[in-house]
Amino acid sequence: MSKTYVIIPTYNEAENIEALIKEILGLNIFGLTILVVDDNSPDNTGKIAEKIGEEDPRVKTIIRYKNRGRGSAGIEGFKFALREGADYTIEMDADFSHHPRYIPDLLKYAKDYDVVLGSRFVKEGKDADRSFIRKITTLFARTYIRLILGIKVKDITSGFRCFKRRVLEGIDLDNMISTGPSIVSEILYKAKLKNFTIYEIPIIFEDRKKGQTKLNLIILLKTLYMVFIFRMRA
Ligand SMILES: Nc1nc2c(ncn2[C@@H]2O[C@H](COP(=O)(O)OP(=O)(O)OP(=O)(O)O)[C@@H](O)[C@H]2O)c(=O)[nH]1
Ligand SMILES: [Mg+2]
Repeated sequence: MSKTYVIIPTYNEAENIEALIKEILGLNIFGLTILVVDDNSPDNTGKIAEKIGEEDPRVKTIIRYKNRGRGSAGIEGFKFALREGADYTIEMDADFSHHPRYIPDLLKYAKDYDVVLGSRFVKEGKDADRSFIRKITTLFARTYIRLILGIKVKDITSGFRCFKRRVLEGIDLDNMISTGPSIVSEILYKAKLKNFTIYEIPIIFEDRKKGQTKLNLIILLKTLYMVFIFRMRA
């Protein structure tokens, strides 16, 4: 039986986390564990996940008290999954922009490819109901990142991915430069340098319905800067 870990980094997702966990468990995927990595959210997201885990051993939670960040939270989750023997590790956002209905497809293609990502920009994928300004930001960020890194992946900033174990073992998780959202592109870049195969499956990305975004102009600019830095250091 293969083991699958679904890593969900969270910060203030109390309005989403329970419904999301239920939906993922409802897929009834054999050997699946959910790991919530929460940065001690003031709205008690971590506590909610812990409580669900008390009733259901398929749900695990790490609450981190220092070093807040989307990037480092994901890395901590990956390392946990590797220690627990995960064959496949999926990472996704908590706000339903990455809908659980795509998880079976990610796993299906992960048999043939090392990295499979949920993509808005392949045929039948879509960036649905997002504001014009948000779409322009994504277009700019994605063009810039693809240019700097020289990678042809269409949805280079997608945080909805499935990794084969050997990818996470092969990209030196202890030496990531990004602590924030640029981690998504840094991991992909490292995977590409190691010649791991990457495949994009279409997803319809819907804007978050509940909770607040953590993205702001400063985080965005820092993300673009970090991409430049890790490209230079590679
Ligand atoms: N552990 C942890 N998770 C975070 C942190 N910042 C964001 N996240 C989580 O990372 C995921 C993506 O964050 P979002 O705020 O949705 O960012 P986004 O998808 O770029 O922006 P919107 O969807 O427009 O809100 C969500 O599950 C967040 O809860 C953080 O500092 N620590
Ligand atoms: Mg989001």
